[in-house]
Amino acid sequence: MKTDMNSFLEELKGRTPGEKEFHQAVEEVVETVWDFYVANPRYVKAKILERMCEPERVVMFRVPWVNDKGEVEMNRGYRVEFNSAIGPYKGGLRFHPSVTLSILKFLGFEQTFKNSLTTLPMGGGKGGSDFSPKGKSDNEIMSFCQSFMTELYRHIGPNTDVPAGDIGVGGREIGYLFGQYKRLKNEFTGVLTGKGIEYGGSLIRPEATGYGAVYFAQHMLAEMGQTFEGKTVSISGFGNVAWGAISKLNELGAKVVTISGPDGYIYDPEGITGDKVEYLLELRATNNDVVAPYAEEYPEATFYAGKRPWVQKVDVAMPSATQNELDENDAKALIENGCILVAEASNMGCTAEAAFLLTEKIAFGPGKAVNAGGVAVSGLEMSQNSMRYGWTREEVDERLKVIMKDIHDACVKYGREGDSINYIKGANIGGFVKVADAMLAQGVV
Ligand code: 2IT
Repeated sequence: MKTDMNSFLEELKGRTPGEKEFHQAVEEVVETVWDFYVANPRYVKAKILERMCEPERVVMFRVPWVNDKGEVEMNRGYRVEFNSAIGPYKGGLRFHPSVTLSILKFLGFEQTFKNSLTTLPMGGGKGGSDFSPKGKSDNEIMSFCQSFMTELYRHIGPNTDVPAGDIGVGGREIGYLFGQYKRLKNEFTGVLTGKGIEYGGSLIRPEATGYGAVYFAQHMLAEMGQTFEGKTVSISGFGNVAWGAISKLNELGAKVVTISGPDGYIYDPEGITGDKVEYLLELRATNNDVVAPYAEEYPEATFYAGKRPWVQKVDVAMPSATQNELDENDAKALIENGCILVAEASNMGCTAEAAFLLTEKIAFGPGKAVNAGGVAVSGLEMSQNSMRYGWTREEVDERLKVIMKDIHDACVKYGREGDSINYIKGANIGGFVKVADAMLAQGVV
């Protein structure tokens, strides 16, 4: 059987040369789902896994725009519409110079499983551009967003494909994208999520990924008879996800001692609390993508240039920046320092080797389960838009808590191995089943 799995993966790699992030994401799923897959011949006969690994559609397009100096600039736009078996394509847009087709295929593939885990009716998709928002003026961001949407609008819609934010795409960008869509279509619909509260956004959406990740980690800790009270936590990144997670961790009595950016990391032994949490939003709003100024603002903190935070001694680590930001050596350092839990708030935050080692030695929660709270509240935003009604903070937060518990239950159901829980396996099989059964029901499409 293992030979079959290897030839499956070899064939896939041959068909998608050079797409290394996509291969990594597929490999992690196939390796944990394979035994379950072959034990259900109806899936194999219908080539469900082969079909799941091929996006239903990929759109790539030119995005020309004019900068503040009057020069013409050119970027590439993408939308990977991966799987619509259980609902409209749903997933974020990433604006970052590292964006390639491989990155967006890995994210769209993961999104399909993640969205299935949320229990809400959302298919999987992802999009974005190699555009770098760093150092750009507000006017340049708007010009770019308008040009991007001028092509994208014909491929999306509230019942077809509903994008949202990701790295480099926050409330401001969603606003410009929504404005251009509305103008082109002459329609006010819930075509994007992460919208401002004044024009159809949901309360808690900005906090949702971070809050959800902490709720999920709370369930993981509870399995070990532990809570966040008194725990020390290291976090990477300093964007929306890190901000949401830090706010919730402070509420639960944990102490967050690190954040990071492309320039290095901050260690704050006194904890990132009070106005320091809101300072993260100010740092982000400068559009410079650096964390070093934190140590000037708060002298008790130290800035380590060009380094990652995983060398610091903590009880829990939550990567919250980008893919492959925690490798095998980082994992070893965390384990040696007594860390008991790593929960990925970023997508594929750990390398395959790190994820494997952490699962074996301590508790490891993969991104597609841990960070699903963001897209879950996007799903709740879609529901509210359909009803033309908005829920209170408490109502949304309550639903988010229930969803994160349901995801944890699914991981336990499919991932229990003796005394421990293999959350990678649990999340992958848990996400797979609903999509696979929907695909079977819908025939060869
Ligand atoms: O990775 C993710 O789940 C997101 N960037 C959020 C996607 C969404 O549609 O809210």
